[in-house]
Amino acid sequence: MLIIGERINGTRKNIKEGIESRDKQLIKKEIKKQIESGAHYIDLNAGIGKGKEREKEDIKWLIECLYEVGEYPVCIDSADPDVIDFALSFVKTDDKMINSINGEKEKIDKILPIIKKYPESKIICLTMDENGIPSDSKKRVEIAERVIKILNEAGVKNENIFVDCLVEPVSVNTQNGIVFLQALKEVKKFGVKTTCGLSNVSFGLPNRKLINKYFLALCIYEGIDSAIIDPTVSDIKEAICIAEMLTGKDEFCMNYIKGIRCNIF
Ligand code: THG
Repeated sequence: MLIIGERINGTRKNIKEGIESRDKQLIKKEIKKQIESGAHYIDLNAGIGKGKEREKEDIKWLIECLYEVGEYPVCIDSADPDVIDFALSFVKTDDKMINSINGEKEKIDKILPIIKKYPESKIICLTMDENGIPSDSKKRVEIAERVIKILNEAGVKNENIFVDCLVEPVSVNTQNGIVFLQALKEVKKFGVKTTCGLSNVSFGLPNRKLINKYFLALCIYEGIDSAIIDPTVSDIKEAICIAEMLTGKDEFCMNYIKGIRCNIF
């Protein structure tokens, strides 16, 4: 499965400070660590709550930091389509992800012209709309179906659509895990790809890594295609490898055997 490294995010205290003080060494070190840990995409989120113009400047700088490490695929993470549009103009690789679009009409209208400029880019679609995140899986699946249709009509292939059924903390509502998994199962039937922000599930609980690892195994059982995670947590790679093996995605169990032999876990 595709691993999207989550560590460059302005909501994290040290990253926010690194962005504000233009600490290239810190950001580059965080990027390097994630690449070395097997991240296929680096998520860049420059949101530090200081407005659109500041976010544009900051994400441009983050992209500069990334390219000083290497030309790795990037996942542009912003709630603002203008920021996404601006950021994409600095992305050099064909392989890129837009994070994200959702069922809101205004958002769709703004994102569609951007997608047309980069028809081969991957796009993450959140199953929420003007009314927020539906509490039941059925409504999330309906939003996904509607946005997939719009994206298909705009020429986006299913293989480039990554639906995110939105993981919410089980500490807030114990049904949040199962509602996500049910929506994931249904969305897989549309033939698109899927993803999630895994660590939301454990928010507010102790020993979060443990919870994240078991939840990812359940997501893999339902066929999740990618996840936004911290790849530097070694437990998570062990969970991916073993869950993939146990669900028929590791031919001759080679990845597992290699993982054990090479002390990867
Ligand atoms: N779906 C999509 N994109 C997303 C999310 C999602 N992008 C943002 C987020 N959710 C996923 N990324 C992160 C990045 C960092 C952290 C969590 C998710 C993180 N959190 C610590 C915490 O929650 O305790 C912050 C602690 C700190 O300040 O360092 O590190 O769902 N498509």
